[in-house]
Amino acid sequence: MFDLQYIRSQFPILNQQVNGKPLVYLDNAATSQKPISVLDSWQKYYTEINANVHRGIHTLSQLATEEMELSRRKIQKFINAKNDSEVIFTKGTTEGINLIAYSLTNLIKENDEIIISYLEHHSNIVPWQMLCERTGAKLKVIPMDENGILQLDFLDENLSEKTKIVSVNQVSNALGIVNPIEEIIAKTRAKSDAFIVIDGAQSAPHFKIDVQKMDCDFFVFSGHKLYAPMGTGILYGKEDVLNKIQPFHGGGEMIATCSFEKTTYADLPFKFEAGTPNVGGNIALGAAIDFIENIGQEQLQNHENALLDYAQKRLLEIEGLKIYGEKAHRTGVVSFNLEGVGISSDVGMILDKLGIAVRTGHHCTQPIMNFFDIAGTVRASFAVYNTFEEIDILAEGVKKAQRMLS
Ligand code: C6P
Repeated sequence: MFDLQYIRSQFPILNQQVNGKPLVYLDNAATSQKPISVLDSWQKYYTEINANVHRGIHTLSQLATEEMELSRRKIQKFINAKNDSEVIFTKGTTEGINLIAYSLTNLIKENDEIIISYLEHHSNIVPWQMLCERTGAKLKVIPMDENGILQLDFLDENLSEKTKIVSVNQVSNALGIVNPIEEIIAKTRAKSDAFIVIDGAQSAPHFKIDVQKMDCDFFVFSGHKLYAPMGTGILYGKEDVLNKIQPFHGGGEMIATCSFEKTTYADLPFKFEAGTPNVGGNIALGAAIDFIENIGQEQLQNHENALLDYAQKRLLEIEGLKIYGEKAHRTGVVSFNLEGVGISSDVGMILDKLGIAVRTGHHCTQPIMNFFDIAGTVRASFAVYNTFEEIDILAEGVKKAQRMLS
């Protein structure tokens, strides 16, 4: 049974007043709060087994290694990777995409093409621009319409043997739009040998991921948006692809042999994990996966979808409120502006006074804001612990902001 009160009781941070009002935390796309089980797991590591991994013969080092490798296997299962060696710990989505872009450098040459979409976060734009600068490759962008729906005809016209990378997000952080990645992947596979990269920062926290079924080459996400500590993240890569590409960072742990003349690299996944990892965080990421699986992904998704539907209904009752991407298939996010209120942060500041945490501004997606000719939006984003009452409080808060600002 889905027990929302019990779930909320697992998040002590929610039980507080902000500016004299009960906290209504609706900034989950930026980062989610952490349940007691995750906090306990992190604390247990530092109070009982803190040691460096894969290095020591001593007991604590072995325990720390076992716990971190157990977490890797949980993540393997969570995303249905074929092997745990395909699961690489990173510090987040940004690092994951930069790792891929750097590691692919010597497979890309002048006039090759890299395709991304209009709906990308800066993290899935800038690393590819940098790769283009290094290699002379060209960046192409799948356009979108005024509902935020990607225009896939573009792929029919632009995919070719020149296309070397296609990198898109599964869910847009700015608008919550769920992109048709199955169709994008099928079209790409039919017309090119491009590497397919999926930015799962906003999808992994909300629905079941199956990287084998998806048939992507890479899938990246951040732990901190998925109830785990900051500074954690995952890069999944197909084994044969990971074996083909260069490591991003050089250093300890990633070598098989090292001499001044020549270094050979360790096997997967360690080839991509130079230096001391965030052991406590990586172990706690495993606890976050347990937390999600104990609730059940279907229950979690049903609740979040119901919240989104209710939020859309309540907000659209407000005259002069526009939701971006309203007509698209969305999850977890509602992004809006009030007519006559040019600065989204003014709304955000009033909501904050009412204890309501939302994000305002461009959400690290300036091209989307430019498309709509706006400086930013107010974005409310949901997690499994949010309630319908919180959405009522949001709607009343937005009405108050409208009265004050117009
Ligand atoms: N979006 C948001 O408020 P990092 O910062 O590395 O954990 O994730 C980057 C990133 C990449 N792709 C998408 C789709 C994202 O949403 C994010 C992070 C946050 O929307 C912080 S800007």
